[in-house]
Amino acid sequence: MPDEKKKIVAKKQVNPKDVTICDATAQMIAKAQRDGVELAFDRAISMKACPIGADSACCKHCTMGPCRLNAKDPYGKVGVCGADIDTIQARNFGRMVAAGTAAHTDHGMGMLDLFREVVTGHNKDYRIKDPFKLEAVAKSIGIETEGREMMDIAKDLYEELERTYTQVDGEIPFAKRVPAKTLELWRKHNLVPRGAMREIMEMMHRSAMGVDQQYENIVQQCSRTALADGWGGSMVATEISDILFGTPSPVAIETNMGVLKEDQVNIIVHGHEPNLFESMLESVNEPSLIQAAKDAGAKGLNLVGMCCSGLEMFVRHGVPHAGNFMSTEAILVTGAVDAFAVDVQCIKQGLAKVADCYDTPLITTNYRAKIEGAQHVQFDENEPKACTDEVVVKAITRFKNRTAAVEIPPIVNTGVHGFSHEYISYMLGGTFRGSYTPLNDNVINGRIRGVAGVVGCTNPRVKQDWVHVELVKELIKNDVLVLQTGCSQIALAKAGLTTPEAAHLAGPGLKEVCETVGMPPVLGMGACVDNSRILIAASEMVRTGGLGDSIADLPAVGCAPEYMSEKAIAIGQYFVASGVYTIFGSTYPVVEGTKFHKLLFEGLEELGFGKWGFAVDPYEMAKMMIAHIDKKRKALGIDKARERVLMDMADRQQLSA
Ligand code: NFS
Ligand code: SF4
Repeated sequence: MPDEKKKIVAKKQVNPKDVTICDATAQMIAKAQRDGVELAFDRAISMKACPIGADSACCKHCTMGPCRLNAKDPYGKVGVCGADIDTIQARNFGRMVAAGTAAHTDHGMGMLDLFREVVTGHNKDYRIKDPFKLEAVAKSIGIETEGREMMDIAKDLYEELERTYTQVDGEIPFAKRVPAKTLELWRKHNLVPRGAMREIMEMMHRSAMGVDQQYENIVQQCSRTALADGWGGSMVATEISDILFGTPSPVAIETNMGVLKEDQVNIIVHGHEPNLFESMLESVNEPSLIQAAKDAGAKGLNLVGMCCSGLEMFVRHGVPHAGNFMSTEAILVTGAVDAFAVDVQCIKQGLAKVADCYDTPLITTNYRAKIEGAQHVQFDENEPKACTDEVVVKAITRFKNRTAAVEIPPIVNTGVHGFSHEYISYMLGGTFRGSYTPLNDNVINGRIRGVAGVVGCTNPRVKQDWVHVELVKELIKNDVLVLQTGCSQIALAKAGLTTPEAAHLAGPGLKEVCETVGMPPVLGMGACVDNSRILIAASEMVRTGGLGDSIADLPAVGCAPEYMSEKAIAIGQYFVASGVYTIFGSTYPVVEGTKFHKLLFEGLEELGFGKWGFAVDPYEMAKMMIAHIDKKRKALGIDKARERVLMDMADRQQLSA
């Protein structure tokens, strides 16, 4: 029970079962209420969302305002400068895209900085773990690899990829991976990113007071900026992390709060950059530190992940994962967390107060992201263990002096995760002829109706995990293969859908494919930056043939049903610009009936791109996604094949009955 002085009792308290379907999180919300500790769930009900802001109908880009327009009569008013609703919404949207893109590209740049240090020999703590991936990535952007030393290829790759950020003119390197027809469309609309820094800068400039005031033109830069994320910063983050830390392949892994151990020193790492976590893994395996933990009376050191860096370790090394974004405060309520180390992104400031209530050291490790009330131990890649060893020592000290009563929800789920796009090709095509042909064949013959990426955050404005889980169940039931990243993947892992046995929840076609290959109907691919893996998988499907000439032709859809972050908006926009119909849930920052809304939700598709969609209800989302998949199947002329295959299957079932 926390110290009286530390408590921050919520004004209004939620009913745990109303706000989450995660039983462990619900149990901890109830405990927090007994302990007198407020969580984001409670704050979300007393802090109502501002309705004008939710519609993105306000502007504070200069001090003649802030100006508020009326969403009920969107064209009835303009701002002091004369900006109309379309300009205001498009500018706000553009700045969300810029912020999201900046987050992913800064993360990717961090990985590239480390890669440079390793390649130049300045850093000996990390090394190239996957030389095959290095070669494949180098080849994919035209770097000569035949008969060359690995380090020479790596140097060239570094130099090429640096252009993703710093180039002022031309096309970013990974544009070479985009299917020809998609790239042609981008070129026609002047959307191929030059360099991420330039695009983000231009987006910020154009959305400032008195600059770009034509919503279509603003959306053009939104797309170009977002593409610098998906095919730029995020893709660099994924590829370099694979090269340095290993490319994921499927492992059976444990998730949920039950991965904490009462008799061990529990250390959680939460954030986004895998370098901290990789070093933490070394620290917890250090014999002297293990001994110190034992001397303190613990059975050992227990390292656990949360959110996206947790997912990177989950899919690369099988490190257990304790939960997604809306469980980060709740897990501290267990009293069992001996250190909570964070780096960047999605780290609620509210963690500081909750950690303080349970005497858990909250440790920030990245100079970019300090938190008032937290301890800071700077992480330096050139001396990584200095920081991570210190975190372990702090955790051991806290374990020794544990005063908080420990209550760990006894729930552990096991799923199979780590489906990189390379592995999908290998899994379906076999070791010697790894290819996407079997996937395409199964889509063409209709066993797999289409592919859906279900990704993104959890958000206290909707019941945690519920929309993710219901939506995915609906999709697989209808033979849609689901690819997952980010917090969404943890929602499904907790619901038990990432196991091969979950195939029995799939429709007959998908079930047959899953059972033949031994794969789950829901494939966890990694963190949010790993949405780039979905882009590459989509490009491979186009290249393999039989499903059209561009990403927009594929029977594929995307969805972030419980999103909250600006990063999600950037991801949504790069999927749309790449040709994918992308549906968001919870809320969408636009006034319906405006020209800006019409452009995002209809106009972009007419130009040959994907388009945005919005729904709150998971069944409605599934319906929209399946209808789109069927529309694409029809356009490809493969709608009949599916009818045949299902009829065959029904016949076969009848025969065996
Ligand atoms: Ni993605 Fe990862 Fe989670 Fe959302 Fe946050 S952790 S980068 S933004 S909340 S999925
Ligand atoms: Fe108001 Fe225009 Fe200034 Fe925005 S830029 S705050 S709409 S005056």
